[in-house]
Amino acid sequence: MAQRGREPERLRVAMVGHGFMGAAHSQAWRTVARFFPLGLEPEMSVIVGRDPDRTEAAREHLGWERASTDWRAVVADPEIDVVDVCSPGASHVEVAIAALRAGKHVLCEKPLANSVADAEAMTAAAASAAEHGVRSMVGFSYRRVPAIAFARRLVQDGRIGTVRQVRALYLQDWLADEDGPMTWRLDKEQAGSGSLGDIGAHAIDLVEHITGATLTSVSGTLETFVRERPLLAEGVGLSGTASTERGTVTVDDAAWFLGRLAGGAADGAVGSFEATRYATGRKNGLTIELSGTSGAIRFDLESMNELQVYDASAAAGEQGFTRVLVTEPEHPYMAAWWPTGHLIGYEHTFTHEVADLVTAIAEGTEPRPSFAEGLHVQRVLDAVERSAADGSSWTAIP
Ligand code: SOE
Repeated sequence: MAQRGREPERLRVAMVGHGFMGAAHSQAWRTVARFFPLGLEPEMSVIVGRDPDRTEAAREHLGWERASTDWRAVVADPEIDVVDVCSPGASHVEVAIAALRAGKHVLCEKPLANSVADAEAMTAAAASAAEHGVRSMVGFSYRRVPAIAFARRLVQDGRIGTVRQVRALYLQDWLADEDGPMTWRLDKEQAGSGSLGDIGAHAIDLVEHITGATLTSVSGTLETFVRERPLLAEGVGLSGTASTERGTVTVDDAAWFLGRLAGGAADGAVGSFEATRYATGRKNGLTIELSGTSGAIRFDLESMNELQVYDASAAAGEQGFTRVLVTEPEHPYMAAWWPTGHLIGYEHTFTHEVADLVTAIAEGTEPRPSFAEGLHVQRVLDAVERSAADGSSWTAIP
């Protein structure tokens, strides 16, 4: 638990959006200062949404001080220090840039934007704001899974040698029911892309983060299996009432691509990536396997407190993947939580994310992933889309 001495200065947070991600971020803001020693004390000042009744209900439920339907007024409010953007992708560019220009630190959900052009504008705004000490960060929360942070440490320390092959799968099945309703996530205007950007972006970011390598070219295929789905009579998301009208799905249901990597611990490696919402029986299965010249690691989000580690230098008769339970105080983030062997879960990744952001703000350092890193992921997504449109030719990432 955080050691508490003199009362730290307040850091007043405004959060835009109150869906699934808004709830996850609220939980993080609520708990972070109770477990992590921070130089600043976050305050859950304002929650922002479009509908006044729903926003007020979210305020009460999630524990924010006040509710607003006017994001422009909130980001201009001198009482606000941080803007946390949890709304659908289409809104990221306008809200984040306005907030940065108003001198607010920004945490923006992934993927950074719906297009490369928007991500470039956001990255330029973040760079200008950084000159005045304003911090910005993209919400690739899985970087903060302790087993992932530990995997990065092992790989960067050369423990598995040079990575030759990467296998990254992000498998969900919430579209496997072909009568499941439309949501904003299936609308290109709002979400930018489908499985590719929503969950494939995590796989891209994690592979690059763990290995320190960069994807330089990709060859991909996208598929939309079901092109029309029932509209919800009211509301968005999966909780409204179904209507008989149908809406058009304008994003990919599933994405596959091969990628070439350069630099870091995976120089010259080739990776295969798959992101789908049609993997029947897979609820939130993110697996990453790295095969190196002297070992291998395997991570599975459905067993997120574990890392499988293979040491090829072990005696022939003793070789095999070792299951490391990543709950020791020596492991990243774990000293803040429970005694050895007591597990943590999905929500903790968001707590770690805001802990790292608040620490960077307090210490005047640049938090990561930066908007520039978010822009790079956006360029990979765009290259996969262009490659798929061209019939899977290899496409360079600018
Ligand atoms: C979508 O299904 C989703 O909620 C992503 O948007 C999140 O980033 C991921 O954590 C879980 O899946």
